[in-house]
Parts: sequence; structure tokens; C-alpha cells
Amino acid sequence: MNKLALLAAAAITAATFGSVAMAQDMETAFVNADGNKDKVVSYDEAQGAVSTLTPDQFATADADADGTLDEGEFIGLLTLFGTNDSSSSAM
Ligand SMILES: [Ca+2]
Ligand SMILES: [Ca+2]
Repeated sequence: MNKLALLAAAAITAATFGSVAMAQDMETAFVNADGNKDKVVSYDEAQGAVSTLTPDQFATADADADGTLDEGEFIGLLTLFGTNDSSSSAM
């Protein structure tokens, strides 16, 4: 019984740390995508992170329609794709 409780606690811990790590991944992905470090990701920069990105998808993620993605919008874009694609899209 104690072992089960430990396993449950470990699972909860893993889930908690997993989502924190994922948030940090998203932040890292944003920093990596922002090639010129102006704190926003242009369409070209976003394509570097998501090679299959279409203008429509970019426009969907660009919530305030200013033509660039801020960190929240970029994370929204990654969420839209349901994946952290930054490692697998390397040429
Ligand atoms: Ca930029
Ligand atoms: Ca925007």
C-alpha cells in the first residue's frame, strides 16, 4: 500500500515537473525562434521553428494581427501544432 502511494506521488511529481519543463521548452523555443532578438517572432522566424507553417496558420496564431508573434502568440502557435517541433525540423 505504501508502495502504491509512493508510485502515485511519483506520478504526480512527474506530471507536475513535466508540464513545467514543457513551459520552459516553449519559452526556449520562442527565444530560439526569435533570431534577431526583438522579442517578437516574424513569419520567417516562425517558419524556422515550424517548417510546415502556412501564412494562414501564422495569421491564426497572430491574435492581435500585428504581423508578428509575441511569446504568448508563439506558444499558442506551438500549441496549435500540438507539438514542440523545434528539434525535429532541423535541416
Ligand atoms: Ca524577431
Ligand atoms: Ca501579434
